[in-house]
Amino acid sequence: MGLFRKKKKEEQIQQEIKTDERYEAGLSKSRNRFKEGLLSLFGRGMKISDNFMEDIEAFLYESDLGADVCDMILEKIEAASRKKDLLAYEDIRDIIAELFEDLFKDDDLSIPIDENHPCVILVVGVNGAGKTTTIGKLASLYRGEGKKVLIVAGDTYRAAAIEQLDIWAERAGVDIIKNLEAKAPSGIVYDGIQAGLSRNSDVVLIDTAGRLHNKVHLMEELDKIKRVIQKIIPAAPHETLLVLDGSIGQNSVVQAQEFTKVTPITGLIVTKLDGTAKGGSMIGIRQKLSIPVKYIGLGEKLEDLQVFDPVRYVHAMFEGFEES
Ligand SMILES: Nc1nc2c(ncn2[C@@H]2O[C@H](COP(=O)(O)OP(=O)(O)OP(=O)(O)O)[C@@H](O)[C@H]2O)c(=O)[nH]1
Ligand SMILES: [Mg+2]
Repeated sequence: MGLFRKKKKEEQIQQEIKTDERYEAGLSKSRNRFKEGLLSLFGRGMKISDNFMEDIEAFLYESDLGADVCDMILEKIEAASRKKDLLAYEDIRDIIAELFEDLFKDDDLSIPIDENHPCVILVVGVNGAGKTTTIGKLASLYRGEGKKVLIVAGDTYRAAAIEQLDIWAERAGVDIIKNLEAKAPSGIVYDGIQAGLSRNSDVVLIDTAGRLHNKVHLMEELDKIKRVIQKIIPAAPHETLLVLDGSIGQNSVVQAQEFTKVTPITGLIVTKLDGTAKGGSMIGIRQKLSIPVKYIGLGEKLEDLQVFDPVRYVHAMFEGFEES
C-alpha cells in the first residue's frame, strides 16, 4: 500500500476509535445502571427460579425498555432456561444484546443528501428536546463530509432562538437564513428554500419552534410549514426528523405518535443520552414507533452527535469498549 493510502487508513482507524470512545463515554451512565443492575441479580445464585424471573422482570421494567420489549426478553430467557439449567450473566446479556441488535438491524438510516439538491431536512419536536443544538451538530457533520449546508431559522417565536441558532451556524461554519422581524415561520422558510436553491446548497436544515404535541394550532402550523416548502420543492421535505429527549424515556412515545399524525416522521434523533441512565428506553421507543433512530446526541458540543450504530450502541450499553 502506498504512503498516502496508508495514512488515510490510519486516519480512518483513529476516527473509528474516537467514535467508540464517544459512544462509551456518552452511554456510561446507562451502562453503569444496566450492566451493574443485571450483574447484581447474579449475586444471589444463577439458577433460573420463579424468584429470579421476578427479579429480572423488575430489573427490565425499571430500565424503562417498555412493556413489549420486556416481554420479548422474558420469553427468550424462559426459552433458554428450558434448554439449560443454569444461566449465567453472560447468557442473559447475550440474549438481551441479540434482541436489541435484531430490533434495529433492518432500519434504513440513510439521509438522501446525494439524491436531492438541495436535500431539505425539517427538524421538529417538543420544547427543549434539543432541536437547535442538533441542527448545529448536523450542520457541522455534513459540512465535514464536504457538503454545502444552509440553516434556516424557522423558530420565529423568540429572538433568543434565532441568536442561539446563529451561534451554532458560526460554530459549524455554515450559512444561515434568518429574520429577526419575522412573526411567523412560513415567510422565512420560503426564503430559506429559495436561498438553498439559488446558492446551490446540498443540504437545507430547518429549525422549528418547540411545540407541545397537544397544542393544536402549533401542530397546524407545522403542516403549513410543510406546504410552504412543497410550493417550491414538491418532494420536500426529504427528511422530517423528530428530536426526542432521551432522558424522558417511554413518555417520548406519546409525543412521537402525535407528531406522526400531523406529518410523516422519517427518523428520530434521541438526545441527551449522556445525561441519563435511561439509555435503554430507546429500544422500547424504536419498537413501539417503527421509526428508525438515525442519530443520537451524546453531549452538548459540536462533535457530540453520532450517527446511530446499533452494534456500537449495544456494545457501549453492556461492556464499554476497553474491556473487550
Ligand atoms: N447533555 C446534553 N445536552 C443536550 C444535548 N442536546 C441538547 N442538549 C441541551 O438541551 C438544552 C435544550 O437544547 P435546544 O437545542 O435549545 O433545544 P430545542 O429543542 O431547540 O428547544 P426549543 O427551541 O426551546 O424548543 C440545551 O441546554 C442543550 O445544550 C445532548 O445530546 N446532551
Ligand atoms: Mg430551539
